[in-house]
Amino acid sequence: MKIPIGSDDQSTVQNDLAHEIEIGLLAQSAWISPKFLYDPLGSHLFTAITLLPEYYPSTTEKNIFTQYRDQITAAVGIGGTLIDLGAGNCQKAESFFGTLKPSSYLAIDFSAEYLQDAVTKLQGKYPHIDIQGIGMDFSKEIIIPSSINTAKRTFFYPGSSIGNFSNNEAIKLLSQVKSQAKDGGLLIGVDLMKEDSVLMAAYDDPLKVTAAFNLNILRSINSHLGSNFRVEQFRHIVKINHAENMVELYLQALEDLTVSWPANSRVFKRGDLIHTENSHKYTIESIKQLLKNAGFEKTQIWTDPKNYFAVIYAR
Ligand code: AVJ
Repeated sequence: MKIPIGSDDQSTVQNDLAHEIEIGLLAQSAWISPKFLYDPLGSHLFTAITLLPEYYPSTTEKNIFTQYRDQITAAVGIGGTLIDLGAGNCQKAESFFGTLKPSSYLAIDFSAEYLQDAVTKLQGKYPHIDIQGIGMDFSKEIIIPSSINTAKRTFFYPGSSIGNFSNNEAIKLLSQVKSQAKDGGLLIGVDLMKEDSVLMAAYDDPLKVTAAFNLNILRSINSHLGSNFRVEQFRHIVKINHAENMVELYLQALEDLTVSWPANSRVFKRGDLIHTENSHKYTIESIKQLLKNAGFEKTQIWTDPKNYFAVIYAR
């Protein structure tokens, strides 16, 4: 089974993406959307990040899932459809198949190619669950295929991926989730505020896996846009923005250079930055407020002993 990519035809999707990339590259302060981090190699590099001892979000979230699996299952309830936003290798959702017993599982990811393998393997392992994968940029609009007709829809959004969005964007996205969830709800993982040293180690790890992940966005852009970025001409930069409570990732030009693509070009001076990612950190109060603004009135919350991370079931 080949997984479908969005609802438009492939060339329209590619044109829209190229246009979006150009807007960012031509802006006075250049930026690239973090979704472009997840080309096939980038998705693998992200999986490697989740295995780093310094990258506490993955291990902490996993520990919360393991410790509170029964309570989380009781809150969410059994059966229905599990809808995974940014499913990647689908491992986190799979860890809930045994207890949540979904009748169907819909895996959505920006990277259709990476998702394909995971979904094919999963269907072989769980023949009794109706498993579908779909390549979609859900940051624009969440489109649930009409074949999903269960009233109980549990949206699964782990890993603090919501942190890539500004609060306004996050409210827009989560409002869509709220209206699409019907009788179900949202199981979300969010990263909490903590000391700088822990954040710096997690986003600038000594093995330089995060640096490789960030730099690889330039190759991903080259393949989408036909541009000629050279990875060697940039370095990985991490900043902590205390006013906005977020970690910011940038690529900094190591020399004066010009990047060209069929429609245009952009000059970068040595030291110039390209903004590639924001990773918002929350407090229990700020995430509750954000969820409330998106229409989620009720929350049940599980955290770890250090309060590094929170798992929330919202309805
Ligand atoms: C997948 C967006 C949650 O912000 O921690 C990891 C991505 N970037 N290391 C995060 C990421 C650098 C990650 N999210």
